[in-house]
Amino acid sequence: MAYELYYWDGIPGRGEFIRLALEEAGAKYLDVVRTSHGMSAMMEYMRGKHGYLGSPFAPPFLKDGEIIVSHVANILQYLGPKLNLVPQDEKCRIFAHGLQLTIADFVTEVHDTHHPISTDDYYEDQKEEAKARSRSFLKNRVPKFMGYFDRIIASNPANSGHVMGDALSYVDLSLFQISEGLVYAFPRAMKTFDSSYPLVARLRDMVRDRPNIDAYLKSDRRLAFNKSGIFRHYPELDQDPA
Ligand SMILES: N[C@@H](CCC(=O)N[C@@H](CS)C(=O)NCC(=O)O)C(=O)O
Repeated sequence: MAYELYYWDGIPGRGEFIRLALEEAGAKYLDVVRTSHGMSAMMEYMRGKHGYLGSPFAPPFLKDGEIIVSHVANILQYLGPKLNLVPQDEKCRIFAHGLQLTIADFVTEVHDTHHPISTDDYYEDQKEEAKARSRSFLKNRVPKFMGYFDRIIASNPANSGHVMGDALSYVDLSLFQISEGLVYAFPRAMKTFDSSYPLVARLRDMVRDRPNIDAYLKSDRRLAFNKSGIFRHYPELDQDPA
């Protein structure tokens, strides 16, 4: 049976971390909201029409038969072993989950660069705060998170260029997505991305060249970054590298 992915249409957003895993593995899935009546089907879950265990707070969520899984990191932890995108070893799986939760924290900080005060208000109504938040994000938070992931890749005992062991994992796929998103949102500041975080950059290129990912990126299933997503390009929030 095909997996069902539920996520807002029109933006890559957090749904993209799940799509990349499903696409890399060649798994059968339905991007439900991109089908007719998909939006109302998703809202039914969020309004609790499918019972206690079928009531996620927010998308993305995944349906696998009777099981509903919400939150990106939780979904990837669930899919990882099934799609062969995480090592079998328990210690490694727990570590991968921790890395993915770190990525979730980072994604929230990316979102807060353009919505630092309130998710419910327009960007234009929090523009000055967004500028201050972005300055600090680019100066302090990107180096802290990306430097961390560069060190993790460097310290992988398998010395494979991957985050875990000698094979691709779902964490690698998510690092690809945030690397691409940062360059889209902050092209000026990220001019030095490859020299500052060479191992993350090399991993990004390795992921981009994988046959299933390459085919996916060229397909109409891949949604472009845009001004409604998590990674948004507002020139006034960008700056030259420190
Ligand atoms: N921690 C969740 C965050 C989910 C989330 O914030 N989803 C957004 C879309 S990307 C949403 O629709 N949020 C609704 C809300 O916060 O009211 C995850 O990692 O999946």
